[in-house]
Amino acid sequence: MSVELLEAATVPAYLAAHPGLAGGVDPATAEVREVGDGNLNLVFIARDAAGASVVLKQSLPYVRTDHSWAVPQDRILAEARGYEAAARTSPGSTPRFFGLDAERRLIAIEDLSSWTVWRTALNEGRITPGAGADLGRYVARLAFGTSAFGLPAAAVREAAAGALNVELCRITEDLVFTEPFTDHEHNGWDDGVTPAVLALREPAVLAEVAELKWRFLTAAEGRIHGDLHTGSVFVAPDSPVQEAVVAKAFDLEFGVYGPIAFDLGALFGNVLLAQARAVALDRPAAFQQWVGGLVGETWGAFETELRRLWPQRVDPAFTDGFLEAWLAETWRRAVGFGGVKAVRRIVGWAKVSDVQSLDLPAREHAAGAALTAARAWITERHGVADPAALDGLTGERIGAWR
Ligand code: SR1
Ligand code: MG
Repeated sequence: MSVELLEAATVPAYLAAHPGLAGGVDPATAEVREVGDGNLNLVFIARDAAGASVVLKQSLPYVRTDHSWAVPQDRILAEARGYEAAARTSPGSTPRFFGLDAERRLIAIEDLSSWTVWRTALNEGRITPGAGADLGRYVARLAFGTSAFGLPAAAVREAAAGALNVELCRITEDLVFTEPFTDHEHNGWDDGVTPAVLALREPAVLAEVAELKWRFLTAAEGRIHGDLHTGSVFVAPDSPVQEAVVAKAFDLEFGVYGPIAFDLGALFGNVLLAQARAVALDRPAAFQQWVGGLVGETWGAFETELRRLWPQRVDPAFTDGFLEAWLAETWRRAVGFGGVKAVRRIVGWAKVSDVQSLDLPAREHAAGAALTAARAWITERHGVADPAALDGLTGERIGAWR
């Protein structure tokens, strides 16, 4: 059953009736805009005469562009749990969470509209120093603090059971791991990249994609963001005052207990898209070099933070030797997840502006280069020891696309 949806005109009255969700905004003078541009939600920004503002995000019962595609509104509960977990484990890594209205399927969060969605900044060729490192630390802290590294096993099992997000996971299972690798009506691409798309349907690729899907379905290691692409990240405005945190994750509705490598892979795969765009547009060398280093920056911060937290683990059964093996396996899985995440954004439903906003022939160049590199990430990841090796492989495959 769907719930009553807000409209810009009804938000002030809603805030007046729910002062705990108003984030300090005076409803009497609030002006409201609906700014949702994603696939699944209404997003309102309410700003009062004194300049205080708040974001209300309400789940739609359907996909914004296809009302026949129903999506349960209770995903907002997963998002609320995600914000609570982030606030506990990695304060400052997400917008502040003011609260949940479970009945109306909405949350109230800090307004970061003075920040920029990272995908937009990347598309514009803007360097945002430290963004990858902030996100690597966020993933590490969330992973440690919600898994059996940081919590007793019973608490982990209870949290995992309470974090089921079946329908949103189904979207990921279909749109990320299945549809782009087969014939499906959701798919589409420019003619020139057909060879690269068909190369993704070879048995060696499908076997690796199956292994990655199996991990997504079965590895409930810790709470994950679940959709940590560059469109789910805000970066701080350029300013002389250095922000303590320059990148914050939002849009946590795909949150679930899953493989920790999945969030890293989402970042890696979307960095690959930004890199392919930068190459196709022949962006300045400094930008290309910085984007090319983002996987290493993200992984490096993740690994360093996890090692920093390791002495605080609650169960001594997890030895130092186990940590080394787990990190190595997590790296290889993240590379594989990165490959499938890049592929889905080019071949499948929910394409992204990194590639789509380009005109031909640059669009084919970026798509073909990214797909070729993504295929290598998926099939060759077991032999890719570290970010430097991945960077070499990526450069080689991107350069090979003509
Ligand atoms: C039907 S939802 C499509 C996509 O939008 C979100 O950003 C997720 O990535 C999802 O796969
Ligand atoms: Mg989203």
